[in-house]
Amino acid sequence: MRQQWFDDARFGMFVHFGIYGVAARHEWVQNYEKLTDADYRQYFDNFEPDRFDAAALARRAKATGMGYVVLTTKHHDGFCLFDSALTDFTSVAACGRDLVREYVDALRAEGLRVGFYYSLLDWHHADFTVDWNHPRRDDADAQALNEGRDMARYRAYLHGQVRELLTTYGTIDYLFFDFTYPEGQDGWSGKGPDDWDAEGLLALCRELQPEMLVNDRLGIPADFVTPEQYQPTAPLTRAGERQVWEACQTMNGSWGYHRDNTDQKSAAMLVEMLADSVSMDGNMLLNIGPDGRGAIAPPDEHTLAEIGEWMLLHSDAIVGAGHAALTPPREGVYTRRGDRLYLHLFRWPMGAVHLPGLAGRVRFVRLLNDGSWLRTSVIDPDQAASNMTPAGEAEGTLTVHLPIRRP
Ligand code: FUL
Repeated sequence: MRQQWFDDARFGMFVHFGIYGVAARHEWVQNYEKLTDADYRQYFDNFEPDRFDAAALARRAKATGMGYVVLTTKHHDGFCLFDSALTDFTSVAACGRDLVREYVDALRAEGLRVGFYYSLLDWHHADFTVDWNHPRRDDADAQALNEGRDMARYRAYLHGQVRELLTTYGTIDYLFFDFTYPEGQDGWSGKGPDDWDAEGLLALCRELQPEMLVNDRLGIPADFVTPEQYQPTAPLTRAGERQVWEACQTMNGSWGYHRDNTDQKSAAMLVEMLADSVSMDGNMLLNIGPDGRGAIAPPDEHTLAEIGEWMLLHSDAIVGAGHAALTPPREGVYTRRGDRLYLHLFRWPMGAVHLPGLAGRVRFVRLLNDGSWLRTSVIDPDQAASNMTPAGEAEGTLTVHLPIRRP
């Protein structure tokens, strides 16, 4: 199976980096604030990512227990982190560095899988038509701006850049296209699969990188779907088959660096989301937005380190694990790897946890963090029939006795 490595890894790092890191107020700043190209250009002219250290980034991902990383090679603003023969709106022109090259080399040195994010939208490109989702949508002459803009030329650029990305950097394991938005608003049309020649683009990916996984945001089905900022509540299926999925999640509500955002998720919350994803047979792609100098922001660094400490002891319940097809107790979720069942408790019950249906099916119960044995008991069926049975302790239930305090 092409996606075996992806199923096994379960946990990856998303990196949103670009000149919007200098603006430091969300990766959509150009759009949200309707900045002109000239206004936005100052972030390009002053892009100095002296602290972008791909090797440190790769080490951090590895130490967090992640198996792959996905970098924005180009976001909606059109700025490219790679050397492109098709534009000079690149990191090479801005600061003399092919950041994608540094990134790919660093990941390989750590044995991590290499993922690219590539935006289908391009607010910088002169042929990308202005629509309701464009920074210039409210310009007085917005509709007129489209005279002379030619999406066929943009399409050629898009295909050309994807070809560059897939032929310059060796084997690429994963590609996240972003995104398709066919619905119009206020009389504007949006952009659909035909605007990208989605079928042709997917065929190009298959030709150049046959093993690479491609996401669904071209607007046509491909290898995996990408729920954004939400957790599916059951394993996903499509046409009766398992649908591979990956939830992408921010650390703090913004993908690109946002200096004044205080909405940081805790490591505990993110670990729960990760366990929850794996329990539903999905992956989690956790984002960081390096700052204007390219450094991992201190709160993100701190959270990653905490998650890494947890993964050091608990990765057996995540990496290579998946859905258990058993009803978990109300305090948490199950994951399963081979004949091992892992119970992730999100609330620590007083004294014991009751596991319906598991009586007689479990050989040994232990805490994963220190390997220590836990005492179990099974309710006597006669007692189960009486009204003395505590709630939840029905026949067939395995009771696991826990230390009073969460270890
Ligand atoms: C969205 C983008 O518009 C966001 O900026 C971010 O890249 C997210 C992962 O996908 O569609």
